[in-house]
Formats: sequence, C-alpha cells, structure tokens
Amino acid sequence: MGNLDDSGQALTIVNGRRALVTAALTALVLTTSAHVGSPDTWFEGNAGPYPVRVVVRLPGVVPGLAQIDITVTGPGVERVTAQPVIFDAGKEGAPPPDVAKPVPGRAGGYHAQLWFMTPGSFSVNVAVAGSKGQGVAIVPVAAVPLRQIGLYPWLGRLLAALGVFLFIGAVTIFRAAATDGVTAPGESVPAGRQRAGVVVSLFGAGLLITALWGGRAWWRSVERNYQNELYRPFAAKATLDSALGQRTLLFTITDSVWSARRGTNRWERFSVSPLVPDHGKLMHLFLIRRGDRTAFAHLHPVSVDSLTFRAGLGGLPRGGYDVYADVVHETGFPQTMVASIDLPDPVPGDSTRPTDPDDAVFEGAPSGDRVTLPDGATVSWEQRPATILADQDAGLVFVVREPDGSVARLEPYLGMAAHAVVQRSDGQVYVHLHPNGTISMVAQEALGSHRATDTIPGMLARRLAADSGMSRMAHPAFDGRLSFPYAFPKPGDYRVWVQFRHGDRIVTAPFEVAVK
Ligand SMILES: [Cu+2]
Repeated sequence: MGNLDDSGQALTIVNGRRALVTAALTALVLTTSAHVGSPDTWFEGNAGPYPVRVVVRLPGVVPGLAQIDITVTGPGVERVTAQPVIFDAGKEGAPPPDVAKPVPGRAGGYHAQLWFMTPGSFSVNVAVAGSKGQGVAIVPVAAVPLRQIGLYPWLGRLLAALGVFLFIGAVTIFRAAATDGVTAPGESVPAGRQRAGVVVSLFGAGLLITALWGGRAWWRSVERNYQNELYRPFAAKATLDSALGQRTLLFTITDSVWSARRGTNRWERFSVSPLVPDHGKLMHLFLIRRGDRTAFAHLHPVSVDSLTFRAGLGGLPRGGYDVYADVVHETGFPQTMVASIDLPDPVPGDSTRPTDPDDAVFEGAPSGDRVTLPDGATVSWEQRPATILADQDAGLVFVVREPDGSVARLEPYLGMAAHAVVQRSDGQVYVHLHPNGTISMVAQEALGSHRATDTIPGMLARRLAADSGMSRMAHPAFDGRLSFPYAFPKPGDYRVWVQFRHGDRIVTAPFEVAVK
C-alpha cells in the first residue's frame, strides 16, 4: 500500500476519472471525508436539556450497519432514539427512529444500530425524552463506501469445492443421459453410445464453462461498479508561487468531478455542491513538515477562482510538507484533500504575511505534558491516561493556566474554544478536532437548516454564510479547560497540535502520543 505522498502525487498527475479510480484505489483504505484514516464520528453537545456524547462507527461499506453509542448525562432520561436522515430527503424521507437500548453497567449509556442504505451526507438525529422535556442532537455523518470486503478464504474454498462437485455431477448426468439413460436395464451400453456419451458430456462441459465464464464477467462488472462507487477525496495539488519574491501557496482542486460539477456516482452528487464557510472560512489548510514535524501551519486561503485557493506562507521554514485541506459542501458533506509541497527557505526580506488574521504558523517540538508559553502561561495535558489504546477514549483533556496558576479564559478562535489537529507519524491518519468532536460545525448547520425549498445550488450556502457572519460577532470567552472527545483509530506515534486564542495571540501547543 502506497503512503499518502505517493497517492497524493498519483492523484495530481492523472486527471482522467478512470485513471483516478485506479490510482485512488491504493489510497482508499486510508482516506475518507473530513479526515484521513479516522472514520469514526465523535460528537459532544446537547440534545435539548440533556448533555450527550455520540459515537457513530460506520462499517466502511454501504449498505452497512452502523453502531451508535450514546451517553446521556443527568437523571430523568426515559427514551433515547437515533434516526438516520439523508440530506436531500429530509426528515420526511427518513426511516422511523430506532429506540436505543440501555447498555448494562454503563451509566447513561445507550446503544443502537442503524442501517445506511445509500452513500451520502446524513445526520444521525439523536432524540432524548425525559423528565426535563425532549431535545434532539444533530450529528453529521458522511456515509461513504471506503473498502471492499473480501470473501473469507475458507468460504471461498468451500464454495469452490462444492462448485467442482456440482460440475462433475452435471457432466456425469450429461453422459448418463446419452448412455445408460437410453439403454434398457441390464443391457450393456453399445460402443456407439459410449462414444455419443463422451461427445455429449464434452458438449455439456463446454456449455457449463461458457455459462461460468459469463457469470464471471457479470460478477467482475458488479465489482467494478462497486469500486467506482468507492469514496476517494478530490484530487488536488499544492504549488509554490514565488512571483514578486514572495512565497505563496496555490492549492488547486484538479478533480474533474469538481471542475465539471458533475458527479457520476452516488456520493459524488453530494460533493459537486458549493463550498460553505466553516468557522467563517471556505478552506482550512494545514501544512505539517514531514520527518521531525516541528513546523506546522493552519492557513485560510482565499479563493482565486472556483478551483484555486491562495495563501501566504509567512515564515514557514524550508522542507517537505504534507498538505491537508478541509472543506465542507453545502450538502453537509465534508472532505479532506491531500497534497504535498516542497518549500524553499523564506526569501530574505520576504514580506509575505499569512493571508488571514486567523492564520497561524508554528515551529517547535513537543516537550512532555506541559508546554510553557512565552508569556509564562502553560498548557498541560491533565489526567493523561498511563496507556492510550486505539479505539478507546484518548482522554484529550488540556488545561490552559495563567502564569499565576489560575485557569485561563480564552477568546474564541474561529468561533471555537479550541482546535486540535491529530496526525500519525506516517501521515496516514489526520483529523481536525474540536471540543464538540470530529464533526464540522457548518455541516451540522447545513443538515439542521436545510429546507425543501432550497432547490437552487448555493441558496443554503448563502444563508449559512450569513449565519456564520452573525455568529462570529458576539461570543463569550471560553473556559481554559479543553476536552476533545476522540479515540485514535489505530496504534502508532501521533502528534496533537492544540490551538486556541489567548489574549491577542493564537497559541499552538504540540503534544506527542504513543498509541498501543
Ligand atoms: Cu478547527
């Protein structure tokens, strides 16, 4: 399996859709919508008056059965339901909600299983009813086929053995029909009929082989159709523009599905809709230097045209970088595009400043569980679990303290208390987290505020953009205790960059995690 650099390059070189499918197949297992290789959805928020945590584990195949784990905090809960609602059909087109069953031995724990029958952008609506009334939490989930499940080897061998048995049986019947079948009982089969038996059984075997061949061709075409439906992120490339002696990055979506605005399979329909600003930005671009990972940037490129985005690189040092671009479509469908870029040294006197006041460029290595900031404030990973296991709550709880030890108040950064970016050392896992989990805020808004009258592409996007401008105006300060609900998807060496705004500075604090 190629690493992401290879696949990223392969994706930029070939532009034709067919060729892409082949190139993408190697990377498919690793890549999925708004993250890379981290398919579970984690959500923390409220269903009306009830605080809830929801984890949606998709099977990676569609149709497929998803496991929904719900934790409701607080007393008086009587009934918890979960319902999958696809973006374009809305609640009217959704199946009835499933009642989640209490999980024995886990206080406030509920479990449900939901079928996702078609790929697309869904919300899982978790409804809680009880003594405090009722409420619904909308959890955006992009259900896309990510993998092909192979036949169990033992089942393959068993079916092959049964097939050979049937084939031999059928040929024997053909022969018997031309020999014993037309000979009176007790008589021996004449030599002429013996020969006819051989001819008929050869003819029958030929017929069966032709039928099997046809069946194989049919099955292959079914398989090809399925592979065509497998999710692959948009192809994209990152290039350096050094015109005027300044380093700016051009991020270009090279995918023909996007440039032609035409999707040929079911999930692509959700990805040709306009982009919507998440936290007020159309694109969140992360650059992480390969190898030591001591250089990191969180940029917000401006769109030059519908395919190209441009961002100033500030003082980002030289090196080979993994580039991850998070976008969300109007349908609530999120994507992470992957590319790579080699940066030269900053030009002396390079005046490129980051394009956006919310951009952050950071250089530095992790230094244990506590990071001291230049102004004396600290960020510490508190109650860090002794061992962190894959697929188990990672306990990402960070506390920002003022130099005097009191818990800090944080200004909103991009409308949130904090952001965290997680990457595994080989670049094959990447995800962007918030205290409300892995979900995108604007995806949640899109799924929650989509109306049947939103028939023209861009209508909902415009409304969401207006809303996002409104919501950025007034925001209270946040508490310096930051908790990110998440589980690392597989073992490995991870780095987590926690970002927040403290006073007038954007702070980036790196942490190292070994996941077993
Ligand atoms: Cu963020």
